[in-house]
Amino acid sequence: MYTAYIMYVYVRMYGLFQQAAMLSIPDLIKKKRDGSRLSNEDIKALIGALMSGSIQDSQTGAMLMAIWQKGMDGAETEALTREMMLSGEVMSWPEEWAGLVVDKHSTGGVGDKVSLVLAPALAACGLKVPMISGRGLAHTGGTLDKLESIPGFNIHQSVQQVRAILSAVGCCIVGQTQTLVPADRVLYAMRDATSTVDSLPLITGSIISKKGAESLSALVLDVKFGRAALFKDLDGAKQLASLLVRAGNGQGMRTAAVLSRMDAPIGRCVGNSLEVMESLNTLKGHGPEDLMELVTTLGGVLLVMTGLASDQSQGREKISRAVIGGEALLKFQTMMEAQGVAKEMARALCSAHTDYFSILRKAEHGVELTSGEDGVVEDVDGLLLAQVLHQLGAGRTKAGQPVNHSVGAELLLPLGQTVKKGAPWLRLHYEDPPPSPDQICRLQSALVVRSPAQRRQHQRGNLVKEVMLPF
Ligand code: IUR
Repeated sequence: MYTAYIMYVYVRMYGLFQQAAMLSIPDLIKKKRDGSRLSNEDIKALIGALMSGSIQDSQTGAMLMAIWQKGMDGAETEALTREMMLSGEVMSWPEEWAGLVVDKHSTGGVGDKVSLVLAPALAACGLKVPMISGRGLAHTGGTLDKLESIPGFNIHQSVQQVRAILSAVGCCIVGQTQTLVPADRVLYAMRDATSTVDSLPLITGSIISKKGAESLSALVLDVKFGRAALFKDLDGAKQLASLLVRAGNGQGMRTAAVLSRMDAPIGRCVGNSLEVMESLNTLKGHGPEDLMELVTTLGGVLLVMTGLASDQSQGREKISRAVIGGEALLKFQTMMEAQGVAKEMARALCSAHTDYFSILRKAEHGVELTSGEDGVVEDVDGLLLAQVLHQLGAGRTKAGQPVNHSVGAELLLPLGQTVKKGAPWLRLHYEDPPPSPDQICRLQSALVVRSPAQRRQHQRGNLVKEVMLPF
C-alpha cells in the first residue's frame, strides 16, 4: 500500500516536471528563431500540436520559416522525420518478407520513367516493392500521371490491397493513402504557402517519413543535380543526399543515395503516354542506354543492400537480365492487371508488336522541328523542353489540376549523333493550346549542335556521378 503511494507520488511529480519542461509553442518558435537546436521532446510536442490542431496556422508558418532560416542538425532532422512518420499508420508486412521490402525515391526530373521499369525488375529478382509515388508538379513529371495514361490503371489502393498485390505480384505503384504520414500533408501545404519548400531538413523529413511509414528494409534515393533538377549543383545535391541517407538509416532502413545528372531528358520521350510507351519498350529489351544505366545502378544498390547481390556489378547484371529476359515485363503486365487494367489490354501492351496508340491516347496534332545547322548533337536542354510541354498541358502548376496525357515530345536523335541541317530532331505531340511561335523558338533553342571540332565530351555515359552506400 505504502509502496503504491510512493509510486503514485513519483509518477505525479514526474508528470509535473515534464509539463514544466515542455515549452509553449511561442517559446519553441523563439528557440529555433534564435538559432538553438530543438530537443526530441520539443519536436514531439510540435508534431503533436499539429496533429491535435492545438497550434495555429500562423505559428506553424513561423516555425517553418525559423527552420528554413536556421536549419536543423542531423539529430533534429532525424527526430522530425520520426515524429512525422509516427503521425499516421505505419505499414506492416508478413514475417517471411523480412529484409526484402524495398523502394526508390527520386528528387524529380524530366523524362524520369525509372520507376516503371525498376519496380517490376526488382519484383522479378524476388523483392517486394510497395512503391508509393507522386504526381508531377511544375516542370517535373510524376509517375502516377504516367501510369494513369493507361486506361483503367488505378493508383488508389488501400494498405490491405497493397499487401494483396505484393503477395500476388511482388510490386505495385500507388498514390499516398490518407492514413500514411498525415503530418506531411499539413506541413507540405503550409511550406508551399510560406515559401519554405526548399529547406533541406523539411525536404528530408517529408521524404523519409513517408518511406519510413512503408516499413522498408532498404531504400535507394536518386538525388539529381543539374539544370532540370531541384539542386543545380552537385554540392547542394550531396548535402541533401547525406541528410536523407542519415535520416533513412536512423529510421532503421538501409538507405543509399545515387547522385545523377539531370540536364538532358532521360531517354527519348517526355510526356505521360509517350513515357509509358518508352518504358514498355525498355521492358521489351529496347531501352535507351541512359535509362538502363539508371535502372541497373539503382536496382543494383538495392540488391546489394538486401543481400541478393554480392556487389554492385553483380546487382546491375541481375537487374539487366531481369529486363532483357522479359521477367520484368511479365511483372509489369500482372501489376497492371492487379491495379485495374483489363487483362486483354495489359497483354496487348506487353506483346512484341503493340500498336501503342490503339490503346494509349495519341495527341491530335504533331509537328517535327528540324536542326538549323550541321554538326553533332551536344545537348538538349531538358528544363526548356519540360517548361514548354508544361505550358501545352503536359504538367500542372497547382496540385489537383488535370493534365493532358497525350501531350509530349520525342527526341529523334540521341546525344552525340551527327545531324544535318534540315533533319528532324524533335517530334512535338500537342492538342489545345497549339504551340505559339515563341514556344517553338524556345524549343529550338533547347537543341545545342556543335561542329565536330568544337565538340566537348557529351554527357551520356556519366549520368551517375556517385553512389553513397550506408556501409
Ligand atoms: N517530395 C516530397 O515528398 N517532399 C518534398 O518536400 C519534396 C519532394 I521538395
